[in-house]
Amino acid sequence: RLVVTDLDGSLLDHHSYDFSPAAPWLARLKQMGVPVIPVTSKTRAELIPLREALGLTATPFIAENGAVIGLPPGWCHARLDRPGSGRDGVVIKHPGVDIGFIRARLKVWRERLNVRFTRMGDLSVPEVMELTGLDAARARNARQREGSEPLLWHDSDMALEAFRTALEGDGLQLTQGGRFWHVMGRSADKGSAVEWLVKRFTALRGRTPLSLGLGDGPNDITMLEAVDQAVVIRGCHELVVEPRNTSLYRTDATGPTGWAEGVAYWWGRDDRRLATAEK
Ligand code: 2M8
Ligand code: MG
Ligand code: MG
Repeated sequence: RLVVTDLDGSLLDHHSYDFSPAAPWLARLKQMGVPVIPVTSKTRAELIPLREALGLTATPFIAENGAVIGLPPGWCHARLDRPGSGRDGVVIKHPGVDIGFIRARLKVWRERLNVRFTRMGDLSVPEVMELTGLDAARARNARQREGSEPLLWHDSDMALEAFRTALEGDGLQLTQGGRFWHVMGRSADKGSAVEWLVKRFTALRGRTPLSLGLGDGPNDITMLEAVDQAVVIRGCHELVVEPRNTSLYRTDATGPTGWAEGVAYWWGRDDRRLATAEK
């Protein structure tokens, strides 16, 4: 089995970024040997302290909405991966396109279409703090993008559709998080990154995992459609999801309380059997 999960508004509270209501389930899943994989808009730099705090340093991560995949040593493949260069041995994959290209195209479309938006890169650290509630260090880490650019849209819905079409012509796509729109490569969304990781799991362990996915935003839809069991965490968006499995659970609670509710809905009854099966 494996769990793939959004962070902001799902495992972490939308405002306080607290995860304590989910901590008992995180501990239980770790004990069962079930990997919990963060799948987030956040950057690799933001994930370093967060994975530590969540106790998820041994599991892979998907950052920047699928544009960055990190594989710890236990998930690397002897022939397919070059050994990680960092101290932690994590191998980094970039399935999307480079941030330099994204920023260059945003500049072009801003001028040609005459549309109004603010890139995260245009915001100062205090402005990011003000908008997101992150502290200075975290806000600085949020600005370190490798393969996706968050932006605030100040123009009409019609202009947004023209902008989306223009980006598509560049091989880019637009997706919506809790507060920002995110621009990234067409091949790099949460769902594609999750499918890639499931294949990797299968190649390494010799069996396909049963996957459980949790998310609260439009940028989570592709991920929720890629898993066997899906949980939509109650939040500010009404998500239309058609997961591969026929059943989808919508939580009553928001954020990490909803997260625990969703895991318990799918796996609450059989965790004792599970514990023996995974070991
Ligand atoms: C941005 O991501 C969230 C995800 O839902 C959003 O769009 O609101 C990203 O900039 C991320 O790096 C950052 O940590 C987060 C902070 O709320 O905002
Ligand atoms: Mg979210
Ligand atoms: Mg997110």
